[in-house]
Amino acid sequence: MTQLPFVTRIDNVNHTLEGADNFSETRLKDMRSLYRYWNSNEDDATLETIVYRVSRKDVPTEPGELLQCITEILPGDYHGEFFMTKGHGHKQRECTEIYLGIAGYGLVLMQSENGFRFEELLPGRAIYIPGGWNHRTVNIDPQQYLLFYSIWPANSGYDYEAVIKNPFQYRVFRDTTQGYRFEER
Ligand code: S6P
Ligand code: ZN
Repeated sequence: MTQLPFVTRIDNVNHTLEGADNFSETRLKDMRSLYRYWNSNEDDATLETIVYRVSRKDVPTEPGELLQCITEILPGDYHGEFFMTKGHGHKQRECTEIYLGIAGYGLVLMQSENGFRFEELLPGRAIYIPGGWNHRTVNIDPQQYLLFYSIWPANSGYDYEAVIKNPFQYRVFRDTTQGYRFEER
C-alpha cells in the first residue's frame, strides 16, 4: 500500500495529536502489578482514575513507515509513586524511538543489558531511546500534566512483558523536600 503525504498537529489545548485515529486511556486498574504499594482491595473510584492518555496516528505497520503519538500523563501518584506509563520494549529490538517534550516536567527511564539510565523530559528536549532499551515515562510535577511527542518505526511492536520479566531498577516517588526521589526496585 502506498502511503500518501499527510499532516498532524500537536494540540496543546486538548493535549492530543490532531489527525490521530487511535485513542487510549490507561487507568490505575490497568497497572495493578506495576506499582510497588498496590492494594489488592483498592476502592472502585481509585481503580478508575485515569493515569495517561495516548493519541496515535496509525500508518501501515511496514518497515520504512513511522508511527507518532502524543502521550499525556496526568499529575498524581499512587501511594507516593508518581503517575507513569506501563513501560515497554519494542518487539523488534533494533527499533529506536525519539521523545520530544511539549509541556510539563517528567523523567524517561531506560533500561537494557547496558544498565539503567534516565533523562529529564522538558519542553523542547528530545530524548533518543536506542533499540534494545525498555522505556517508561514518569510525570514528576505533582501539579501539571506532562505532554510529549513520540516517533518510532511502525514495525516496532510493543513488548510489555519485557518490563515485567525485567523490572526497571528504580521507581520514582514524590518527595517533599527534593520534589522526587528514586527507590531501588
Ligand atoms: C511507543 C511509545 C509511546 C508509548 C506511550 C504509552 O513506542 O513509547 O507512544 O506507547 O507513551 O506508554 P506505554 O508503555 O503504555 O506503551
Ligand atoms: Zn516505545
